[in-house]
Amino acid sequence: MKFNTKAIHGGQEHDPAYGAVMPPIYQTSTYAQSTPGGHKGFEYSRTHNPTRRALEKSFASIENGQYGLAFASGMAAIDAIIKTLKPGDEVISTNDLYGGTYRLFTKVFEKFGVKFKFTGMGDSATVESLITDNTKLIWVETPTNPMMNIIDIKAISDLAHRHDILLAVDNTFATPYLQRPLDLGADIVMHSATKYLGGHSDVIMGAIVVNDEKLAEQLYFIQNASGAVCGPNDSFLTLRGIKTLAVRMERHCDNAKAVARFLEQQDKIERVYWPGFEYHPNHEVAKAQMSDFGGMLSFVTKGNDYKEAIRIVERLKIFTLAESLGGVESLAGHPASMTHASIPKDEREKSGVVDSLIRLSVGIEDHEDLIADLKQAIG
Ligand code: P1T
Repeated sequence: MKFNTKAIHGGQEHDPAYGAVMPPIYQTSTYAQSTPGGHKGFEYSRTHNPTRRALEKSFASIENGQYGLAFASGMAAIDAIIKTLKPGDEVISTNDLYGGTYRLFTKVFEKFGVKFKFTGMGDSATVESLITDNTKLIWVETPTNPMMNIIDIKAISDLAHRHDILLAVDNTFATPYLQRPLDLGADIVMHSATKYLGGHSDVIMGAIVVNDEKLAEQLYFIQNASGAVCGPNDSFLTLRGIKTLAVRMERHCDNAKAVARFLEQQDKIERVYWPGFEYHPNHEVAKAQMSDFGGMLSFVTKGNDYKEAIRIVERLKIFTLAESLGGVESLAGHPASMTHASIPKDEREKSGVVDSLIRLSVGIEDHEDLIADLKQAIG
C-alpha cells in the first residue's frame, strides 16, 4: 500500500459489532470476563483499549514499522523510551531540540543516573568522538526545533549500528509523509502527535513505532507499567487527523515555501531558517531524506533586535502567538521565552536560539493572507 492509502486504511478494520467504518470510541476502563482470564483480548484500558489499538496500528502503518504505541503526550513517549535505559547508560542527543525534551533529559533522568551529551550532529565524526562503552542511545530530532537543522539519519544510523547503539528519531516536524526514519535505519521513531498527526490543535498525544519485537515488548511493558496512556476520545481524534495528513502536509509545505521566500526579501529580517533554501547548510541532506521541506521555519530580526521581534509577534493577526505547531491554523512563537525557556540562555544561544528568533508554524490558510499579515506586522 502507498502512503495515502495507508493513512486512511492502515491497520484499520471495520468494527466487528456493527460494521462502523470509523473505530468506535470505546469509553470504558474495563471489560467483562466470563471466568477469570476469560475475555476477548481486553482486560483493562491502561493495558489495551480498542480505539487506542486502532490508532497504534495506524501509527505503525504510516511509519512503515511493525509495532505502534500511543501515549498521553509526546513527552510521555520520550519518557518511555528513556526508561528502557538504566543508571550509568549514556545518551548522545542533538543540542538543538524541543526545550521540554532537554528538560526531561537533564532535570528528570540525570537524577536517575542516565547521562546526556548534547552536540550538533552535522558531522558524524563529532558524534563518534562522544561514544563510550556506556553509550546506549543516540537521540536525533530532525528538522530540529526551532533552528531547522537537518540531520542525516542514514549516516547517524550507520554510525550507531557500528557501535551497537540504538538510534531514536523525533519525527514530529517532518511527519511520516515527508520522512520515514525506520526506512533510513533508525530503530525507534517517535512523535508529538499533538502536532501534524493530530493536525487540528485539539489533542495532546504521543507516538512510538519500532520494528524490533524485543524492543516493542519492553516499550509495551513500560507503557502499561508507568501508565502514561491516551484516552479513547483523543485516540479517535488523532486517527481522524491522520486520514488527512497527506493533503494537509502538501499545503503546509507550499505555504511555508511562499512565506520563507517572502521573509527572505524583507530588509528588517536578518536570516530565515528553512531547509528548502539552496544555501541552507543541510539542504542536500534535506532533499535526500525528505520529500519536501515541511511547514516550519524560523527567522531573526535585523541586528538581533529583541524588541522588534516582540513587536512583530504582538502585531500578528492571522498568526496566533501560541506554543505548539502543526495545526491547520498558523502559529507564531518566541522560542527563547516560550518553548525553549527551560534551556539555559547560554546553552540555547550556542545553537542559535537567540532572543530575536521567531518560529512560525505555517498553517493551511491562503498564503496571500499569511504574507499580508506578516507584512503588516513587520511594517
Ligand atoms: O507537547 P507534547 O505532545 O508532549 O510533545 C513534546 C514534543 C516533542 N518533540 C518535539 C519536536 C516537539 O516539538 C514537542 C512539543 N513542542 C511544542 C509544544 C512546541 O511548541 O515546540
